[in-house]
Amino acid sequence: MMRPTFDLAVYLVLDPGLCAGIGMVETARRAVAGGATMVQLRDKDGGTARMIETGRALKTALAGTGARLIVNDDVAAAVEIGADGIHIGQGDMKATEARRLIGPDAILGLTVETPELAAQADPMLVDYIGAGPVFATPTKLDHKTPVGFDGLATQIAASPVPAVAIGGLKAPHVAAALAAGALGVAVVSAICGQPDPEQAARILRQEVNACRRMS
Ligand code: TZP
Ligand code: MG
Repeated sequence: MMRPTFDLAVYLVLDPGLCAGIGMVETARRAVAGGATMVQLRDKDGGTARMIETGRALKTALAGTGARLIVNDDVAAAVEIGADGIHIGQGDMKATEARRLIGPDAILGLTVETPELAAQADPMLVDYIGAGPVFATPTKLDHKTPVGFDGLATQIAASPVPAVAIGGLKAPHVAAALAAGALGVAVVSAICGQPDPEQAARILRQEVNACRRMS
C-alpha cells in the first residue's frame, strides 16, 4: 500500500453541533458532491465509539469520490475506521508517536500556530500543516491568537510541508489564503450548518480553482 494522494483545496472540518440539522455524514456527502476534497471527522466530546460509528458511515459515504477522510486526534478510531489519515494538534501526541501508530500508509496532518512550530514539522513524518488561525472564530473558542494573512504567510514560508489555512475563512478569503501560500482552505462554519452545504463547497472550490489557474 502507499500513502494516498490528497488535495487540500477545500478541507471540510466537521462539527457535530453545527451539523446538527442534517448530520455530519450528510453534510460531508453534500460538501464532497460540491467539490470538497478532504473531510475531517472532529468530534471532541463524542468518544471513540461514536467516532468509529460516524467514521465508518463517512467512509462509506465518501467511497469512490476521491475525497480523503481524516480523523481528528483519535488514532485508535482512525485505525478502526480505516481512515485515510489523522490530524493532530500541538497538545496531542507527538508526530513521531502518531506516525508510529498509524503506520507509513496514512496521511498525517499537524496544526501549527507559529512559524517556529511550522518549521519544526518533519516532512518525514508530517504530510501537511493546518496553519493559522487566520481570524478569530466562535467555532473554536480556545483557538490561539489570530495571525491574519501576513502571519499565515510567515507560517507557511517556514513550513517544509504543504499547508491548508484555517480560522474564520469564507469564500471571499480564499484568494488571500492562497496568495499567502496555502494550497487550500479548511473550514467548519462556511459549510457546516449552511442552508446548502453542497453549494457552499462548490463556491469555495471554484474560488480555489480560479486562484490556482491564475498562479
Ligand atoms: N482550528 C483552528 S480555528 C478552527 C479550528 C478547528 C475552527 C475553524 O472554524 P471556522 O468555522 O471555519 O472558523
Ligand atoms: Mg487535537
